[in-house]
Amino acid sequence: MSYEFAWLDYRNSVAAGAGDYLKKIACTGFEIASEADKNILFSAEQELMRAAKEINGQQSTVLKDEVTSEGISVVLSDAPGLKTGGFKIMITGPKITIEASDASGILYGVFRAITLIRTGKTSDGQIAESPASPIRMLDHWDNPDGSIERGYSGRSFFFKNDHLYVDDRTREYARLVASVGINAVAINNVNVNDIATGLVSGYDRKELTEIAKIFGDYGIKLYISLNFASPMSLGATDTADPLDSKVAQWWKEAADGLYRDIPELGGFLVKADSEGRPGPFSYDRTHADGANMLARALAPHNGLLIWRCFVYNCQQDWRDHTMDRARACYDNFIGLDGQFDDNVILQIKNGPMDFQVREPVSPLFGGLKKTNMMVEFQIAQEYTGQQRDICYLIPMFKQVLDFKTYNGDGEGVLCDIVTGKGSKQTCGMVAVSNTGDDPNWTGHDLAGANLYGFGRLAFNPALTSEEIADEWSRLTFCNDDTVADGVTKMLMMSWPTYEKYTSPLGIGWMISPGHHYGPDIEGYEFSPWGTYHRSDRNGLGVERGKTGTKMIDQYNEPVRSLYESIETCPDELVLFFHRLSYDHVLKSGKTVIEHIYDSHFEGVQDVNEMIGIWRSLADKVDGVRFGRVNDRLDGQLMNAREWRDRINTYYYRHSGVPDKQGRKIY
Ligand code: GCV
Repeated sequence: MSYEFAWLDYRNSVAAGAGDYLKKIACTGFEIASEADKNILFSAEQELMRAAKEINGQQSTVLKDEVTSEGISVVLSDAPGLKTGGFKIMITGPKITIEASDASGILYGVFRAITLIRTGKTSDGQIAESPASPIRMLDHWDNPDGSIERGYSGRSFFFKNDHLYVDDRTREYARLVASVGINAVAINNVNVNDIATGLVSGYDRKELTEIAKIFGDYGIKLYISLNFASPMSLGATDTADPLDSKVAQWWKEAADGLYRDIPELGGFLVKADSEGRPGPFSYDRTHADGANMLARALAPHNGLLIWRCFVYNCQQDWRDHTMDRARACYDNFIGLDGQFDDNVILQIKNGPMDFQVREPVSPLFGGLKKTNMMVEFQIAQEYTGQQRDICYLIPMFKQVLDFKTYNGDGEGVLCDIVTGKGSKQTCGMVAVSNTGDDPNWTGHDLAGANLYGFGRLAFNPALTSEEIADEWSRLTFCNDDTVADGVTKMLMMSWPTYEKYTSPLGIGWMISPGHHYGPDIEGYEFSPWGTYHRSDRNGLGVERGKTGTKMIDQYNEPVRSLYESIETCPDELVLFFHRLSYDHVLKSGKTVIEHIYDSHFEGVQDVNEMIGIWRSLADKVDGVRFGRVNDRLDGQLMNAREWRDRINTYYYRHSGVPDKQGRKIY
């Protein structure tokens, strides 16, 4: 399928006079680089040439080791004070100098400089930036048959017909995500099927090597998701017990073989003992036993083993009120703190449940003290509108990063843990990717802001959500204030809007089983998945405080007390932590039932407001993209109405409380 260039379409957005900078391009110091780095430097040069050609309509040549008084000068040298990937940009009149001490810093500096030029931010001055998160990763849940688990933008561009697939789009993808600083990508689903299991032992090795090479040209390390039981599934052993020497030896040989062909491989990503996947529990071993065995196979090659903490019992009995899925991640891992090897990183979902529109932060971040950690976000909008409804997730991610863990390490916010400001430097941020082979990469055009924003945020968490939205809009649509303001307004209201018309006050779920789009209030209520709201005529919610499952005790003080008391627990999370009656008065002054009615009516109004904003931009956005977004907004309005009417009716029927304002409830 054909593809567009998203925010890298240099023909779209060009500030007045931008092309002048690109008339002269000079590169200095590139010859000292290693072979691998030379490829990254080459990508940086190519990018400048491409910008020059698309913006000026004519080719530029790259001058080597020349000092120029105007244009762009790229210098690879020992720039002090920059971390790996860091860069400095100095702008003086007609000259822009980009300086870095490593190849990826040059590449990121070049992309940044092109953005500044395109958005007209070229007044004299200096910027110095180094990436905050050492690992800035995208996880693709792509399957060998080309389907994508929780994919909402077409099919995989990594796999087709049970094989890896490499074409121009592979390079365009690498370019796109490298432009926002992504430096690690896992290409296959964490639910690894039989075919993908073979990737570790030679299946499609040629294509795998090619993908790694293309990624390498853009400073990206390739990761493979693996099946914990691979040696068994491939018929080499009769066990996958991590303490069995035959198993460990099999993994060592598999890793040696992979690194022989792909020396730049990043490592492995593993989902074990989760939702039916095999894992160490089958052998009475711990997750540290499982992770360390694999990590030791990778260690001689400096590979990393990324181990997911999404481990819970999905065969729960809904009748049993003592079990609480929200406890599981912490309970399964807290006892293992300090037992993981140095090249193991635990990948922890941002919340204790599963990427809901509103969840508290996972208490595991505040619990672990001696373990490497990454935070896992999901920009594939599984529970947040599936790229049919707009939901700009960057404000949510920022709230998570700003959460005070009180774990006694670093300055205390979650962001410190994942940016190496605490005692552990092997860390990072990862997002489940929202891409597919749709021409615009993300299905909904505005979902591109989440892909762009995640990368920008992982590189520089100090950016505001508005800054990211404004920049993305200018690069993607056009460098126009009215469009940027309108799109930013829509994006900024989209998460609160989605929250208003879906499940209330942090309780989550209520989605259609299986595909997870649209409302089904009791869809998971009597299922084994552990996601209950227990609504009845008296109220709703799962009590997770001292009189309930005690999940709140997993937080450090003072967060624990804050959540334990209904008086201090923030309204937006109060039904996550507590069971309340419909007439309970929230801090907002409204009762629970009034909040449910009001927020659902408001949610639909907000969608209408977004539609109005978008339609006001009709003559400023190109017709194709205008029409695509317009169609999706019509669908979003229908979805919002459906949620509003089902939720309001359900709670009216349960509570018997009429709406004070007499609005239509069915
Ligand atoms: C890849 C949720 C999703 C699953 C996903 C899982 C995970 O349960 O619905 O599709 O599986 O999370 O994160 O492993």
